[in-house]
Amino acid sequence: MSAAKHLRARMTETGTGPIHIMAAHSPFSAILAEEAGFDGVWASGFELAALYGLADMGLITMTQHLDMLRAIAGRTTLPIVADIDTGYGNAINVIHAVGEYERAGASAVVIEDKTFPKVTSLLANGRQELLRIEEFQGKIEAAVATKRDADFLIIARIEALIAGLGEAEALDRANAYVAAGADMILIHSKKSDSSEIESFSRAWRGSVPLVIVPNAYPDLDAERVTALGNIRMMIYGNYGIRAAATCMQETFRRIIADGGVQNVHKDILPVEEIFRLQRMREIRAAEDRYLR
Ligand code: SPV
Ligand code: MG
Repeated sequence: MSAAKHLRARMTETGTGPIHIMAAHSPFSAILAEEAGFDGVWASGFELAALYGLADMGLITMTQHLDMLRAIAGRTTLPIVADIDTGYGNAINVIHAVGEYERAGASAVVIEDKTFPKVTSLLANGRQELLRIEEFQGKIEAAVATKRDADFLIIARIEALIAGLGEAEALDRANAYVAAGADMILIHSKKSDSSEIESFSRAWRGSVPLVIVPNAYPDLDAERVTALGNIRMMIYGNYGIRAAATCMQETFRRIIADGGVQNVHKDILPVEEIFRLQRMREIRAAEDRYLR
């Protein structure tokens, strides 16, 4: 079964909890996500921007994001959900992007209804401008018409709550995007509790399931999500880069403070573990077999 088929099948399952998608900014983080037991990886715009030391404000190009996604696809069997921000422009840019991301190995794209260049959603008082509903419907219709694999998911991301426009606007947009052919609706919120998301979920009567990114409201766990009933995907949007940064920050500071690596070496993974993740054993076996 292809990764996209598997992902779509999981989306339509009933009676099981949501699927868990971990942010990946590199093939290495995708390998760790797969080993940990996640159902898929999120090719996160925020994480890749942070990896380059940049803000998540449309500064990373499609080529940079695609190159990383291809590298991730080469190192994991998990389905990849691609964060394509606003689709890099208008509906014509979306047509180009969907073709490229499908060829690169993604199983789904998420397109958000903001203007280009977007501003990262969680920023307090960030400039959040939304597209007209009709214009974004055109982008979703273009994406649906472009995809070649029937199982490839087109996920419409609604930023109305992020922009402070309220639930009624978010529901109007969600219905319009489903009418345009979206397979799922990602409803995003930057409120520090999950009240907006739970209220939207209870009000949602549409035919497609919901996706959430519980970055700002971490208390909403899978058990509570399962009870809500219509959220099928949880994306852990910036947890990879934050976890990596936590460890690097602490380790780097200790090395400077200690004047060497004599203490920290015991507290980080031994190089043999990195060898294992690099599949060194298989490479050594190939050496024994083929190098003459
Ligand atoms: C990302 O991970 O790039 C996202 C999620 O889009 S968030 O940063 O919370 O908007
Ligand atoms: Mg993003």
